[in-house]
Amino acid sequence: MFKKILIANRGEIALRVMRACREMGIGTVAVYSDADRKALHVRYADEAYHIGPAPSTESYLRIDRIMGVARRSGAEAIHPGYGFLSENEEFARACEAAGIVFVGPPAAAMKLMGSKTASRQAVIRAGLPAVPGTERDIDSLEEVRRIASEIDYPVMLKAAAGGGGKGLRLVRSAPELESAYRNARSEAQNAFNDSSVYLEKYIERPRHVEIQVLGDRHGNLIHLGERECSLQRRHQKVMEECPSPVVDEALRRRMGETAVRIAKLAGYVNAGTVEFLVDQDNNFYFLEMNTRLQVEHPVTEMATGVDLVKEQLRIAAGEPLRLGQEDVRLRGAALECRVYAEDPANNFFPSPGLITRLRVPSGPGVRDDGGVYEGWTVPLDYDPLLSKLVVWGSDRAEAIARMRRALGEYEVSGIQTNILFFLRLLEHPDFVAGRLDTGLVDRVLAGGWMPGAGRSGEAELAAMLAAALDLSRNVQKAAGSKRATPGAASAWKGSGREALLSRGQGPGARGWGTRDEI
Ligand code: MV4
Repeated sequence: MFKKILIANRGEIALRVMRACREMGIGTVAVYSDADRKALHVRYADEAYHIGPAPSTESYLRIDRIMGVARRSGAEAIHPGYGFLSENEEFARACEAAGIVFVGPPAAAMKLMGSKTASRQAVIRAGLPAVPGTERDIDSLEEVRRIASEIDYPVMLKAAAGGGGKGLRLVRSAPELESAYRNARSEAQNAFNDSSVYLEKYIERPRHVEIQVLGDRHGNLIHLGERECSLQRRHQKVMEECPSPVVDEALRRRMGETAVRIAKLAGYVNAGTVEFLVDQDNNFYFLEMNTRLQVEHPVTEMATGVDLVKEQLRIAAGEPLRLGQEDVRLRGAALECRVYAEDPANNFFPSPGLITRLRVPSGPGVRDDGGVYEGWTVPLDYDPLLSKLVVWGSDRAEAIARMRRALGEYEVSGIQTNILFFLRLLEHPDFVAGRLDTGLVDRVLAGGWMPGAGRSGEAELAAMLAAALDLSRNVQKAAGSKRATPGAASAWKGSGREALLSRGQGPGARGWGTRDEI
């Protein structure tokens, strides 16, 4: 096993990898930009090296600077985390050339899966289910007209070099096609410096379900079940869960086997994720493969008991997988909320600034993968993720109740967060019933979820926590459990109450009722 690893990332994922290293007795090397001089991952690492100014292009994306630190520090391997250089083929090759182990797949697998058309082509030719559509990009308007009429509307135009929803155009009828085609191409050119677009049949109200795979360097490749990722806002996942309420054991086995065959096609090694769309008839279609550890990996860890980062490190060190497919089973239910420094009342714009008070949730079945601390100033230079709040319950109802309870304990002052939004989502009847699809978040947002006019955010929060509490009771009853839902709407009655009272707002203004009355 390695003696020292460089973590080429920042924030919560850098800390997550460092925690696995520390448990394995592996030394950790952090890199940081000007903006991260006092960041938590720098404070946690055994060694830390400055790599440049705040802009990522001058620091976390600078392959030369990261390789320079790897050389200077004597790191034997580099873990890229997610984002930044984690799916950058040039970076993987630079590690190879420098004799440093890249904790991830071979560059060739990264290259194949980095092209949406090449990966689709490989999957289609292997006779595996991909969304009906073209295998390669479309060069002319005539061609796109012809193919669109063949696969029939609605269709979706997509950037071949794309990802994250850029260059997507839903086309419901022929008259819209020309402008959609031109716009998709120009958006793809601007976003990816590659105007290639391809065409797919549009899957109505799809669910977004992904399969975690793990492959070693000895040909062993297994899957670790699915993650439900349909709750997205502007193509950003907001809340994920494992298992998916829409997947039964038979579908799980079929999707898992398909994902393993796709990974084998790519000669995949290490942790990867195969994304599928699932239609209303539970048919599933390959969408794309992510050749990195995902943000939402903790829900798989909580439901399987597998530490995916440790498995990544063991695979990178050449060890054979200790787990066989028969050893993998999902137990209970896990939920993750991505807690962001953003202001839902201001269109979820980032809300950077000094965190004047921070108290994160804990207690039974709660894990907070955080990258910030009280006194830290959230910079504007990077994704403003504060932490991933993850819970595990014996079943989905308990996981929902536990997430509500944990969110009620989460206290952040000095910046805005999206915590209120999660509380609303967790009480939506479609969510509670597991009636999920990629449009649900937009429906919740359109449904005027924000604090009502004339009531302060705190009052709304207290009212919502109370409502959530009531719903928890109902959910518990529905689940047949005799347990009364413990706790009160505001978990930190002391500080919560003082805070509310001091501002003369919220229920506190009229005096807090007893637990039952809130
Ligand atoms: C689709 C789709 C329906 N039909 N493709 C592509 C990028 C990824 N983030 C989501 N993508 C989708 N591809 C076909 N053929 C639905 C999605 C999709 C989605 C599309 C538009 C708006 C929000 C969405 C959320 C999840 C999935």
